[in-house]
Amino acid sequence: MHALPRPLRSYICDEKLLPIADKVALDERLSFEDGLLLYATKDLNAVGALAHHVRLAKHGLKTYFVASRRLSYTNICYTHCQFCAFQAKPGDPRAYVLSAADIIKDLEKPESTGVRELHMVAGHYPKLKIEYFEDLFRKLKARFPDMHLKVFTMVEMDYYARVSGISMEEFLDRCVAAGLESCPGGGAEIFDEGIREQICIGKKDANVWLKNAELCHAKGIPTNCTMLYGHIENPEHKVDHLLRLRDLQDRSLAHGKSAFLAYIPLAYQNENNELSRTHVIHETSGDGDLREIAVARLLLDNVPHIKAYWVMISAGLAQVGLSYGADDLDGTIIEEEIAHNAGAQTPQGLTKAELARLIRAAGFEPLERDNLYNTYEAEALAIP
Ligand code: V47
Repeated sequence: MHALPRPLRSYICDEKLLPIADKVALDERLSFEDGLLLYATKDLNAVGALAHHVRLAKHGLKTYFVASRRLSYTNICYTHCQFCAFQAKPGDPRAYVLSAADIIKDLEKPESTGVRELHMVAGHYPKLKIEYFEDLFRKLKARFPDMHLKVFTMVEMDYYARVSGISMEEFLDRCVAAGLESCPGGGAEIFDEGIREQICIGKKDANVWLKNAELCHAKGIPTNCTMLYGHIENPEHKVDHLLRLRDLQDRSLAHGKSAFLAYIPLAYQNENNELSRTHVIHETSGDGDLREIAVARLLLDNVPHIKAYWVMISAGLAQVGLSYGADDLDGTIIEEEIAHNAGAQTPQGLTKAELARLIRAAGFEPLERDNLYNTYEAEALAIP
C-alpha cells in the first residue's frame, strides 16, 4: 500500500490540526468542527498532506480520466439562478433546443470518436416532456450503443417530471428503460437555505436534490455530487453541505443499489452573471481551490472519487490537486458552455494524450476509465 514516508503528525505546523492528524491516521470520521478547522487553518500544506495520505490509501497513484462529451439539449431556462451565464429566455437570439438528430450529428463529428460518456445537463424548458427524453435516449442508444448516457441534475429531473405530469419514480423508470445510465452531480449549489435564497431564488430546495439523489441510488442509478463555492458562502455552509452529502451516502451505501461515485468541487466563475454584480464575492484562488479538494477528501470519507475539475480551476492547478486528495481529472469534455459562458479561460477540451501527460508529469499513473470506473491502461491505448 502507498503511504506517506513519515508519521502524519510530522507534516503539521499548526498544532490545532494534530487531533485531526491522529483521527486521519486511525481512519476515524471527522466532525463538523474538524471541517471548520480545516477551512480556518493557514497550514494548507498540512491539510493537503492529510488528504494525500487518504488518497494514497484509497487509490495509490492511480489517477482517472474519461473520454467524455458535454452537450446541453437546450439553454432555455425558466428557472433563474443568479450565478448562471448559460441560461437564455425564449426569444433570446442565443436560445436553442436540439433535436435527437442534431445531437447525433454532433456526436458523429470526428472529435467525438472514442467518447465513452455523454454528459448532458440543460435548462428547464417546459415544452420538453418525458416523450422528448425517451425518444432522445432511444435514438442515442441505437446509434451509439457503447456510449454511456449520464444525464440530468437532480433539480432538472424534478422539473421535467413535474412538467410531464408524472411522478419522479415514473420519470426515472421510463428514462432508464430508454437508456439513461447515470446522473451528473450538478445543481446542488449550496444546500444552506439562506444562501440559496440569494444565489438561486426559486430553485428547488436542498431536500429535493437530496431526495432525488437517494431515489436514484435506491433504483440503482449511480450519481455524482458537487458543491458550488467561491461566491457568498462561508465555511459553515460548506461543511454543512459536505456532511449532508456524507449522511446521504451512508444511507445509500446501507440501503441503496447504488451511491455517489464522485464529488466535484465547482469553483464559481463570476463573469456575465448577476450574482457578481449584486453581491460582494469571496473570489476563489489557488489556495481555495486546493483546499476544497483536500477538505472534501477528508470529510467525504465514504465517496470513492474526488475530481479536480480542470475546466474551472485550470489544468495546472488540477494537476497539483492530484497531490491534495483528487484522484480524477474528469475528462476530455470537447466543448463546454456553463463555465466558459461565465468567464472560464481554460481550453474547451483536452485530448486523452494531454490528460495522460498532465497526470504522469505530476508523478501519478493515468488510467482511462468509463463512467463506472472500469479502467483501460493508457499504455494499451498507445497514449504517449
Ligand atoms: O449544475 C453553473 C454549476 C454545474 C456556474 O458530475 C457553475 O461528473 C461555476 O455539474 N460557475 C454544471 N459553476 C457542472 C457540473 C459538473 C462538472 C464536472 C463534472 C460533473 C460530474 C458535473 O455547474 C451546474 C451548476 O451547479 N454552475 N454556473 C458558474 N458561473
